[in-house]
Amino acid sequence: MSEHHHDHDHYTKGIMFADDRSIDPAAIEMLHKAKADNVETAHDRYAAQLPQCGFGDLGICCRICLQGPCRVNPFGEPKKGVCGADADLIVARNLLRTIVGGAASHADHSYMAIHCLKEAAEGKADYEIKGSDKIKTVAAKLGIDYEGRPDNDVAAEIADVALQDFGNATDEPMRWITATAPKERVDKWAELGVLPTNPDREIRAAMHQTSMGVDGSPVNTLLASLKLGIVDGYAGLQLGTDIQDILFGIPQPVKSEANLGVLAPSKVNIVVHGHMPEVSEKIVEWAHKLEDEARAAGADGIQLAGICCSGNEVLMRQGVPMAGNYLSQELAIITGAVELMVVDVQCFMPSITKVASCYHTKIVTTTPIGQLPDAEHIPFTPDTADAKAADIVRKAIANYANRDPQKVQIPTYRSEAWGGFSVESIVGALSALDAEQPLKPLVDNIIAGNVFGAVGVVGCNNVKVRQDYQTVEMIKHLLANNVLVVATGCTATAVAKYGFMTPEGAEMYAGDGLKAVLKAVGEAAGLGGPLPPVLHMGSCVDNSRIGDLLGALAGYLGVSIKDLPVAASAPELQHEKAVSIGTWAVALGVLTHCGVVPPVLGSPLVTKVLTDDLDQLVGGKFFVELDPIKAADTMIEHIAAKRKALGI
Ligand code: NFS
Ligand code: SF4
Repeated sequence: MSEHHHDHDHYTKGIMFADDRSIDPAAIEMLHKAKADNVETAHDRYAAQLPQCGFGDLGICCRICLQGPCRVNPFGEPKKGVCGADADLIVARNLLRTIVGGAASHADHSYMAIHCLKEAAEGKADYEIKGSDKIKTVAAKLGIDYEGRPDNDVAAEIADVALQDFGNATDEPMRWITATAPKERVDKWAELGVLPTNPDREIRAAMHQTSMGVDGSPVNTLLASLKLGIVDGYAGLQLGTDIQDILFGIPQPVKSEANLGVLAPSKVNIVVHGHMPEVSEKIVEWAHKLEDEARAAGADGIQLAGICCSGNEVLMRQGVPMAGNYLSQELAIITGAVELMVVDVQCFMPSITKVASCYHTKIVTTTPIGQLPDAEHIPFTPDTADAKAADIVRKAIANYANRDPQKVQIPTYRSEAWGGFSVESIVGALSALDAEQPLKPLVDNIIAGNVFGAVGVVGCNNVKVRQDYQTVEMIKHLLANNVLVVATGCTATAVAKYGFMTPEGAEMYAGDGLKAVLKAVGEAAGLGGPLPPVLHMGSCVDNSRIGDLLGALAGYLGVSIKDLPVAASAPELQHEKAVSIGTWAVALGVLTHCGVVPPVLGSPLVTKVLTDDLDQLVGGKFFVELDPIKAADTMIEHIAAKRKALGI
């Protein structure tokens, strides 16, 4: 890890110190530059929000109807809103609406990908279908005949099945769920009455259920939360990943880099930010095609870099380096070296145009629902993607001349980082050890205790906690205890910045048992060194890859996912999506850690259901722990208990 700065500059309003906001030296350097350049960041705006509202923090304010806002006093009166809703109901309704927000974001993301696939399959889009292998596996799981048929025909039929899920007017469950989830889980969800039918209908019903004067039962509302978490898992994550792999190919191990130092001093820097590979893949393609134009404009070429999940998508498939995670989005612009940042949907702060106005950076928005008042809007459609992407890249090139060298300061920090660990590529690496039963070497090592267990660490940065700190400390402790870690989203970028995603990371961080396994697999698979101790499995929709891996392991062992020696964690969660993904993980039967307290503590009932009762229902539950070492220890104890129950 690179060393930190030690000049504790007074930062904002006497309470914020730049050095306390992040453990990332590049971020700290840019927070100091922000101050010098008089640029406001999320950290300043957070300081201006303090103290944040205690009612909101506990989840006990309601403004669902116009008789409100109502709030419940945890220490006295009133105990009910105007309509009679108490803290339990208010908290449960707010939680369900949060999860609906997450599920809707992911389902809409998938829906856009399905449309793109459909048009591509019909030859009406600027995309050629690259994931021939994935077409076969997805067709097989959906029961679609693919032998001897052209890829495009099968892909069109897959897109139709996906669209039928969104148009399902029957009470039959979503086909994508029954085709993907282990039967034991599907049966369990059916028994609990939480098996989703049509994602759009479930989202509508949940909004209805939480409106004024409908569901007065907090427990029933919580069950709907579980259902909407499952909607996210399959209509969002699984569908999104399956379709994106068909369109853009299944990721394979690839070497890349992470942190702001990937920005190039004398190239045209283009940052892709948001979530949709339909946009970022096209920008990458056209950046390669237009390199000569960048040289003609006096630059040494074009440097691409990613922020958030758009970045993760093109890192996984194209090896494009990451500039940073969520809290580094403003900081990338503050380098003064970004010609253009292109965004699509989700996780881009409305502030980026304001930050950009202090430099020469151009911000481009690309979707009808994701616009910014001072950005240039260049709407992407599947049939105009080439023209739009070329236009955007040319705008970046033209903007290179406007860069003010006086304002440029690119931190030098960057780390090598390997990505591309799809389930297919992990199984591929393992089959170098056992071609017949690729999961056998992994399972044998779990049984032998060399790999004690596995934890999926996922999710965001959150301005309430020091950037990357909880994530890195927790993961270090897990690895030292021989727990294999897989990561996605902004967590993946967090650890990528500190060398956890390199072969050397195995030497540095893994316990002896884990290290030996990583070496054996890495060498057998011809990676020229150990597997990284933290496997980058992709963007947040790629959390479905973790679900697939858990399903495969459970299937191999003949047990339920809830019996596996595994856990999940979102140490720095921020977005509604993180809450809905976590709920899906719990529905799968996984113990799930939150490193930031969700707004539920105002209801003892809701808190108890989430952190206790759910375990009896589905075999998974949430726990909240702000101390990274204690969080890791809780997961290690949980893994030990699961091992014991399995008799290993
Ligand atoms: Ni996930 Fe990706 Fe990052 Fe959080 Fe936002 S980018 S979908 S929500 S902040 S991990
Ligand atoms: Fe108040 Fe009930 Fe209306 Fe909520 S739904 S704002 S608690 S009256």
